[in-house]
Amino acid sequence: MAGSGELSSGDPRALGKALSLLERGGEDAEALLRRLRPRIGGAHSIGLTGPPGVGKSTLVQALGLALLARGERVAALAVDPTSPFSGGALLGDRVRMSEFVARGGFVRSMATRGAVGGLSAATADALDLLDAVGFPWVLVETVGVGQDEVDVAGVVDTVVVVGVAGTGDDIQAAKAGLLEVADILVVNKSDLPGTDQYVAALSEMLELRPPSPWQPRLVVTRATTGEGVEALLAAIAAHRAFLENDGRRERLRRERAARRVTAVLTSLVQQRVCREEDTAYQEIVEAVASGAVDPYAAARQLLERVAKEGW
Ligand SMILES: Nc1nc2c(ncn2[C@@H]2O[C@H](COP(=O)(O)OP(=O)(O)OP(=O)(O)O)[C@@H](O)[C@H]2O)c(=O)[nH]1
Ligand SMILES: [Mg+2]
Repeated sequence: MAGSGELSSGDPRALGKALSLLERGGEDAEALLRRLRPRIGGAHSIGLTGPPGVGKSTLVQALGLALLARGERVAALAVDPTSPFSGGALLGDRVRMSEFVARGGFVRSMATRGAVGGLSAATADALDLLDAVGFPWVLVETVGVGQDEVDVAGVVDTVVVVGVAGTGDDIQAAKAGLLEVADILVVNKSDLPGTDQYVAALSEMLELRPPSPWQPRLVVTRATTGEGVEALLAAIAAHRAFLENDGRRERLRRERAARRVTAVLTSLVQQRVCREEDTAYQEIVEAVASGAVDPYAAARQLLERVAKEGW
C-alpha cells in the first residue's frame, strides 16, 4: 500500500483504509504488518467484554473521554463476532461514541470475515497497527459471552468484564469462562435496583477464589454519567503496573506470540490441505464418512501427501 509509511494516529481516513486492508488479509496486509513491526510495543490495550446491552460502548466512550482529557491519544475498536460486516456496521456504536470522535478519538468496527487465524488474530493485527501508529491506549469492545470473546480477551493487556445487576448474565458469563479471564470486573448501571446485592455476591465470589498474584478488582460504574470511570482507570493503571513487574509483560508477549503463530499456522495448513475442490481430499472425506478410514489416519494421509507435493 503506497504511503503507509506515513500512517499516523492523527489520520483517521488512512487508518481506516489500513485496517480494512488488514481485515481483508493477504500479501498486502502481511507486508504492511511487516513494515510496522519495528514501531510496535508502546500501547496498552484494554478489552471490554460482556453480554449485549450492559453499557460497554458507553463505558468505552467514557473511558476514552477521560483519557483524552488527560491529553492522551486513544483508539477504540468494536469487535463483533456475530457480524460479517465491518467498517460502518455498528452504527449504534458510532452514535454512542460521537462525542469521543468529536474530541479526536479514533473509532473503528471490525467483524469476523475470513481472517487467517480467526477473529482474535485479526484483532491482534489491528492492535499492532494502532500501537505502531502511536496510540498509547487502545480500547477493544467485544460483544457477547462465547468462545470468540474469550479468544479476543487473550490478545489484550487488561481484560474488563462488564455486567449489570439482575439479568442472570453473570451466570452465562461464568459458563463461558469470561469471569476466569477478567482482570477487572465492572458492575455498570449502578443506578439499577439490585446493584448492591449483585456487587456483594461478586465480591464474595472473588474472595472464594484461590489466591493469585493479581486479584481481580471490582469496580462499580454508571457509564452514562461517568461515575466510577476514574476508579476504573485507576484499576486499569494498577493492572498495567502489575504487568510491568517481574517480567510479566514479557511472559505475556511470549505466550501471545506462541498463540498467534499457532493460530496462523493452523489456518494456513487448513487452507492448503482441506480444499473442497481437490478430488483426493473429497475421496478421503468420503472414506471417513463411510467408515472405511478413521479421521486420524485420514488427516495424516492428507498431511503426508502435501508434504510430498510441497507447500
Ligand atoms: N441506566 C443506565 N443506562 C446505561 C448505563 N450505561 C449505559 N446505559 C444505557 O444502556 C444502553 C446500552 O448501552 P451500550 O453502551 O450500547 O451497551 P453495549 O454493551 O455496548 O451494547 P452492545 O454493543 O449492543 O452489546 C444504552 O441505552 C445506554 O445509554 C448506566 O450506567 N445506567
Ligand atoms: Mg456496544
